Amino acid sequence: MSLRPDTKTELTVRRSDEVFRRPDVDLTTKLGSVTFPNPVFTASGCAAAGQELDQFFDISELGGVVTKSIMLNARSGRPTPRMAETPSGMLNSIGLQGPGIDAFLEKDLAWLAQRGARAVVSIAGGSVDDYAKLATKLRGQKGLAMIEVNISCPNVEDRGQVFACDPMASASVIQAVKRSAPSGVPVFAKLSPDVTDITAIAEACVGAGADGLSLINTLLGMVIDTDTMRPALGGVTGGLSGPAIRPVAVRCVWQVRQALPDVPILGMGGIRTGLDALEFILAGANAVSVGTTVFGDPSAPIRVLDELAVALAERGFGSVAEAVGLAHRPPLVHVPEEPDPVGDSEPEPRRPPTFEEEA
Ligand code: RRO
Repeated sequence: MSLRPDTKTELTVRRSDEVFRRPDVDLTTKLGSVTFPNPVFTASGCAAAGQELDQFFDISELGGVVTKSIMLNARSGRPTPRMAETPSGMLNSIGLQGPGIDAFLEKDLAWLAQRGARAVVSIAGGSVDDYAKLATKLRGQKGLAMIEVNISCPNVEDRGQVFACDPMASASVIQAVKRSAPSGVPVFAKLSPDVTDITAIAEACVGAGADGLSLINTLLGMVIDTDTMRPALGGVTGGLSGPAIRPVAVRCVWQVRQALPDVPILGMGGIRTGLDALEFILAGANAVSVGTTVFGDPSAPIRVLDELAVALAERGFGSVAEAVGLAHRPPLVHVPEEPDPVGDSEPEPRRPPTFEEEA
């Protein structure tokens, strides 16, 4: 089987007739009070509640399945078209389409529990009270491993509803969810990159009781169709995802890890390979979500997990935990070399130090 962690562009397919043995690396990761078996999750909105992906691989093998954000009531979403391709990414304007929390619990969460998957339920509301009611509904639910509080959906009627653009509004939602949520279930706040200072929002959420942070939601974008000469999306604007946003997401993870070194982070934004996942982990993510790439490669999450394990082993890591935030270590001090007085010795080949040499 070809697992090519050194090739960023090549996609590999996990064939069912091949047995891939992951290297012996401890992949467990802790998000708040819960230890997950590995750090690769689906991303909210890209895999519904996991049923479709389960045709391609066993979704209970993932660290967790993050479900499409659910609201109190059924919702049909924004007008079509709801998707537009862009170079290196896509725009969506779904608008929180979904069956409502009761149908979700009965059908989707029950299926995930029966399948043995660890469900991370994403909740979204139009008011603080909606979020509190959603959190209350999650009490006593089997299969629930974590709650992701989506306060950053870009496809809402007005920006005032994007709670994650304002520290006080973010804190009010998180405080209400924490009061109502089942105890022992970590509550993560999902933040928007479309703010001046994401660390201020992160700090407000953590101050209000968030057990961790999901970074990042899509960026607000727009495409104009040059044939119709109108916006390509029915909803006019949409959320940009895919590889185009990866550097923005890595920057957000880095900044938040720097400001809040002890707060767990679930990182996402354009991850397609194990090396992409490793980049997030080195920036400070304790786990990652794989999203947009599943539309073209439905087995991507499990492939990313395999590739990540190989990438960690190749770099000498015994566990994921050792790699979390490692890119924050101080830069090496450059010691200028003494000039060779005789001038006849072979110059030493220059290469960056390995992880073991630095340790
Ligand atoms: O449903 C959506 O349109 C949507 C959501 Br809830 C979200 O959080 N992010 C996004 O890009 N789209």
